[in-house]
Amino acid sequence: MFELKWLWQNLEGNRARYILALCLSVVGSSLTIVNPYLSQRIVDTFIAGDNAVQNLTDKRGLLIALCLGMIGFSLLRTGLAYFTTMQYERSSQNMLYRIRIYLYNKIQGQDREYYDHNRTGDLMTKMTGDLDMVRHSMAWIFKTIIESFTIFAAAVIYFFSIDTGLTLWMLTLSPLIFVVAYIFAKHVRPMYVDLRERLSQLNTTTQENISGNRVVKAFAREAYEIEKFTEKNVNYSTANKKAALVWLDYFPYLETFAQAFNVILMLAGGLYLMEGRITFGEFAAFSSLVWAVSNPMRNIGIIINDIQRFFASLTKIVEIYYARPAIVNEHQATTKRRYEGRLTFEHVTFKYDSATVLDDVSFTVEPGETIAIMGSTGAGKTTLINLIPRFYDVSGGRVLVDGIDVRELELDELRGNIGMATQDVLLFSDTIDGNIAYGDPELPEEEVVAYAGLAAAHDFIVKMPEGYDTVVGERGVGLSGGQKQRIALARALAVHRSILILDDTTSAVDLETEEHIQNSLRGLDYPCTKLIIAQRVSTTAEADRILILDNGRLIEEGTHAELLAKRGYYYDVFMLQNEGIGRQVMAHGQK
Ligand code: DCP
Ligand code: MG
Repeated sequence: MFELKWLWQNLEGNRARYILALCLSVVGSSLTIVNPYLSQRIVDTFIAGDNAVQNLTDKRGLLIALCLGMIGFSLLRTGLAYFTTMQYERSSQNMLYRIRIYLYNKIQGQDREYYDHNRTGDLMTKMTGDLDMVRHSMAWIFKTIIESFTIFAAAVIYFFSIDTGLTLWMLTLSPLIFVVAYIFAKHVRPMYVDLRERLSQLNTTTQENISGNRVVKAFAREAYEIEKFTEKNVNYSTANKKAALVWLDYFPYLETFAQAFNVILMLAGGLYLMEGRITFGEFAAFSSLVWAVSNPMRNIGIIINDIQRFFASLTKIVEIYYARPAIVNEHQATTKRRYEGRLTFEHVTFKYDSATVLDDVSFTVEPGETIAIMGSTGAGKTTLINLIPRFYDVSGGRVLVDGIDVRELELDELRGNIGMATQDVLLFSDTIDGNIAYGDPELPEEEVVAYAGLAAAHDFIVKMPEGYDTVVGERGVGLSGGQKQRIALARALAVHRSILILDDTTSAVDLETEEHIQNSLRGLDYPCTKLIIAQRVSTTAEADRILILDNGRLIEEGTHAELLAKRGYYYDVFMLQNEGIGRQVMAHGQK
C-alpha cells in the first residue's frame, strides 16, 4: 500500500517514538496474562489443590507474594498504558503538524487550473477532517489493533501451554469469525468512501453559502439555500446511518460466536476438568482469559469500520500530496532581473478543457508602450493577460517576454516583473495600508500615500475613520466597488514592475476619476509597459495602440485614429459611446 508508505515517510523524526509506542503496546498487552497466571497459582496452591489447607499455613509467604504481585502488575500495566498513550499522541500529533504544513504548501503551489477544478469545501475537508481521521487512526486505531492482536496471541499461547486440546476446541470458531469479518469489510468499504464524499459536499455547500451570503440575501434565496443545505445534511446523515446499520447486520453473528467461546469452555473445559486433565486453577485461568480471545473478535467490526474510514481519508490526502501542477514555481533563488518589458504573442491558442478561447493571437508590445485591449464580454481578454504571468500555459503558440518564452523563465522572476490589478478585486482583511503595500511590505508610508494618490484613492482613504489604518473586512467589506478597484490599482502601481496589467480596473469609477488615473499612468516615475483592458473609448483613445479581441481572435489593431478610419468594431463602439456621452452632456446642460 503506497499510502501507508507515504504515511511512514511522513513519520520521519517520530518513527522511533512511534515504534516505541507500538512495542510498549505489545509488552503492555502481553502482561495481561500475568494476573490470570498468578491467580491460577493461587487457586491451585491455596484453594483447590490437594494440600490447599496445609499450604495456607505453610506457604503464607508465597500467598502474600502472589497477591502483591497481582497488585504490582496491575499498577505496572496502568503506568505503562499511560506512558504508551503519551507516545502515540506525541508522535501522531507531530506527524499531523508536519503533514499539514506540507499539504498547505502543496495547495498553495497548485496552478490556477487546479483551483478551477477543486472545490474549496473539499480542500478544507481534506485539510481538517481527513487529516484528523488519519491522526486518530495512528494514535488509536492502530493501537487497538496491535493490542487486541497481542492479547489474543498471548492468551492463545498461554492456553496452549496449559492444554492443547481445549485450546483447539476454543479456536474452532476463529475461522468462521474471520470469514464474517472479511465479508463485512468488503461490504462496508464503499460506504465509507461514499460517506467521505458526502461530508465533503456538505462542507462545500456550507462554505459556498457563507462566502456567497450577500448574493443569497440579495436574491432572497435563503429558503432555497437552507433546502440545499438540508439535502446535503440529510444525505450525509443517511449515509452515516446506512454504514452503521450494515454493522448491525453482521453484529449478531459475531456476537453469537463471541458468546460461544464461553459455551465451549463450559462444555469442553468442564469435561476435561472432571477427567482431571486440567486443574481448577487452569480452568479458572481459561475462564478469566476467555474475553481476551472473544473481545478482539467482537471488536473486529469496529476496527474494520475505522480502518475503512482511515483509508478513505488517507486516499484523499494522498491525492493532494501527489497532485502535480503543470505550472510549477520552483522559487529558485536567482538574482531577480528587471525586464525591459517587451511582450510578444506568437500564434497563441488557448483552450479551457476543450473550448477554444484564444485562436491564433499574434501581436508585439514594445517596452514602455501602452496597449489597450477591448472586446465584448467573454471575448478572451482576461484569458489573454493570464497567459503572461503563466497563470495558465498556452495550448499552442508562444508567449514571450523580452524575447524569451515565459515557460523558460523563472516564475518568481517573471511574476516579480508584473504588476497586476485583476478584474475581480480581492483585498485581504488587513489595513488599507497593508493592502496597498501587499507586494512590498517594506514600502515606506509616503510611497503608500503617493501611490494611493496616483490611483485616486487618497481622498476617500483620509476621510475614513482611521485613514490608512482602517481595517477592511474580508473581501474588502466596507468599501464601494470603485474604491476597491482603486486600492487594487494602488497595490499594483506600488510594486514598480516593468509590466503593468490592468484588467477593467476603472470600470466602476466615474469619468473624472478615470481621467485622473489616466494622467497618473502616463506620468509614472518608473519605466513600464502597460496593458490595459477597458471598455471605454475614453480610456483606450490615449493608448499607443488598441487591440480588439472578438471571440478569441484579434480582429483589429492600431491607433485610435487608425481604427476609427477603419470603420470596424472600434468605430461602432466609439459611435455608441459618444452618442451616450452626447446625451449625458445634453441632459447636464438642461438642468
Ligand atoms: N472561461 C472558462 N474558464 C475560465 C475562465 C473563462 O471556460 N476559468 C471561458 C469563458 C469565456 C471565455 O473563457 O467564454 C473567455 O473568458 P475571459 O474571462 O477571458 O473573457 P473576458 O475577460 O474577455 O470577458 P469580460 O469582459 O466579461 O471580463
Ligand atoms: Mg475579463
